[in-house]
Amino acid sequence: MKKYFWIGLLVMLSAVAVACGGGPAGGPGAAATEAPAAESPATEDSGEVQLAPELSVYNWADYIDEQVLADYEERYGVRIIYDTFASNEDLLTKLQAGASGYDVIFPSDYMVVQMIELGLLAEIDVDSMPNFANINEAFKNPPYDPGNAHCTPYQWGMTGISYRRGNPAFADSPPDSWAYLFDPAVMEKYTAEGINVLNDQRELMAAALFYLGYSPNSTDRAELEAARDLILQAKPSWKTFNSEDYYSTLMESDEIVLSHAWSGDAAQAFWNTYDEAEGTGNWLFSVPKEGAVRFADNACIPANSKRQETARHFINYLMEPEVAAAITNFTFYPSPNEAAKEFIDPEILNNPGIYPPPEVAAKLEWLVDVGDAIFIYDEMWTAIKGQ
Ligand code: SPD
Repeated sequence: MKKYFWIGLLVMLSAVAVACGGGPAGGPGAAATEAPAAESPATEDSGEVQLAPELSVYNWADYIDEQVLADYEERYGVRIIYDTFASNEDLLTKLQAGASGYDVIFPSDYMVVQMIELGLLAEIDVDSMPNFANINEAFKNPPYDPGNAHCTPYQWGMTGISYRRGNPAFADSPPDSWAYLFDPAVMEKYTAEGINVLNDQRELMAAALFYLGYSPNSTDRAELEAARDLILQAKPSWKTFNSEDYYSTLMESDEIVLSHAWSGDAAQAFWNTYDEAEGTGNWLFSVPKEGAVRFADNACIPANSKRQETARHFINYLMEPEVAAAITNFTFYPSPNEAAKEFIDPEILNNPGIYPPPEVAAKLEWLVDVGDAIFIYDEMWTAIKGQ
């Protein structure tokens, strides 16, 4: 049945293309010295590492197969305490507020830079992580974390627009432009049926900046104010700001008909509404012709983690081929793990809404750290959320 999703997305994407014209050294193989009184004995699989009895993992919502966590717990006798966050900024705020207790976190590319500069991340020593060899070379040594000194790549994806199949407003063509989020004349056809935007300041500002023809990483105050004003004039047409569970609570339940969306979340909504008789799901995904964000989320260890050896051991586990594949087969986000490919559902690997073809990838841009201009972004975001 999945081939129909593939074909649907291929047709849709073709239409878009036409329209577009220092923690301690050591790792999983090293002898650990942390929390000796509370550690479990070393096992064959864990090598010389003595693992802590618990590990606190803080991730994006619906971003791991729970069986992956259960398998780790069973194999190594480590209880995982799992919690989720909604945005990079929420994660940063939590860490800056002095949250202690998290051992593994998953910030995106540009946020890794901010966290390194703030001294919030431990070093991880990928040379001591055997499974780092499974990572595709294209994802190693990224500009946001030279030498992978602090993080390993976890999953990646793109940001676009997800829309309700069958809605008359999208019958003639898929939403192929950010105008579907920002132009009141375009939105009036479906505003009453509900529009959601990601509750994420860099992502929403990037969408507005793309639409205005500016860089999604602009540091120019005038351009950022124009993006803020565009967002403020569109805001009355939006029903919700939600980046945490919009696909399950808003899309799948038909509370809305269009959403600013991350690619894997849209694919989850597609499959969770899949109708065998119709041979399709209710939610499709489009990459706007003006350009869109490409992101990579990363497994990192907070500098104040008290269980850094166990955290490294867990991150190494996440890079096992079968484990990385299980995660992608659950989340529908692409994996940076080359060795995982043979275990990933071929229909996911060949799905252009998940692994973008070159003509779509060419439209994607990374968000980067904007330095002190982040204070202008914060100011714009306060105005956006406050009015
Ligand atoms: N439901 C999981 C969503 C993960 C998305 N991470 C995106 C970060 C983009 N800056």
